[in-house]
Amino acid sequence: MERLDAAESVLDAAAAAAPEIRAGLPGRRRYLDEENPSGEEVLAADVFADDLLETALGDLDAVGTYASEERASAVDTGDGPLSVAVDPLDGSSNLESNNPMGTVVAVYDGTLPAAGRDLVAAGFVLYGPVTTMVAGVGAPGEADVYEYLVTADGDREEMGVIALPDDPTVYGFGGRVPDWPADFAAYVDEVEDELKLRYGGAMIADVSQVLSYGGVFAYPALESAPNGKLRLQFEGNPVAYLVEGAGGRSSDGTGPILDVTATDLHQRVPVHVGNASLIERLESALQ
Ligand code: P6P
Repeated sequence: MERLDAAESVLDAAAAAAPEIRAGLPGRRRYLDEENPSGEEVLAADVFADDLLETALGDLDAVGTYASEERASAVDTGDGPLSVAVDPLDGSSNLESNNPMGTVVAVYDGTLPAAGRDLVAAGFVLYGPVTTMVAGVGAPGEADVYEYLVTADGDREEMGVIALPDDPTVYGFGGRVPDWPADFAAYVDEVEDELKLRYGGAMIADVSQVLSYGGVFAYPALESAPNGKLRLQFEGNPVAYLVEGAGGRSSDGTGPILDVTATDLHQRVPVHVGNASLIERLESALQ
């Protein structure tokens, strides 16, 4: 039980940091002259959020390792048994256009890189019209997923359990259409006749659409990038944990994302999450 209490404290600390991260965004919309380990441009806001979260999470007794999408390697923060993998500002390119973005936190019981089955908690903060957190604590498949209001003081006020609607409504797919493999493009042709397009360039905001309205989000394998764009440790595993906890499914194209073997801290993985029926059709289309 103490592992779960410790995992809960990580989510509390992430929520507590959220108001300061949000308040720090306006003055940090400029790109720095540097790239992150994935070769992406880095915003001043990325570094600001990363530094804040390293302190907030790394100072917890239960946390022994802090890893971030913005850092080449993990940081040893003590003797705690938990490893946290953070995307400090998922979708930070939305800052310039003033669109939603968020903070993703994955809490693993073990060393990194870790498989999704080693998760003991996951959550994301969504900096939307309202600051909210979607989170779950427990082993994958055993954790209910809740939505919380994050108050100005950084407290979490539970707003209820999240359950994926049975009737899907929206879809959102990353990558350029000409870069989609033919089998994925054929799946899109089917889905776009049935659902409404919701794609905003920040994974957690697009996944939030799926959690609210039912449907499917994917950043698939591309002809130019067979493993897609999203990172397993920081993005794929936590959103798979959350969508599955809300009654949906995840897939890397062949099977659950949580079963993907972790070999590198920044390894990429094709991400598809949403209603089980839509994920099953996707896997059939990609066989
Ligand atoms: P694109 C943000 O940079 C991110 O990692 C995810 O949050 C998002 O889903 C994706 O990349 C957006 O990528 O190619 O649409 O800009």
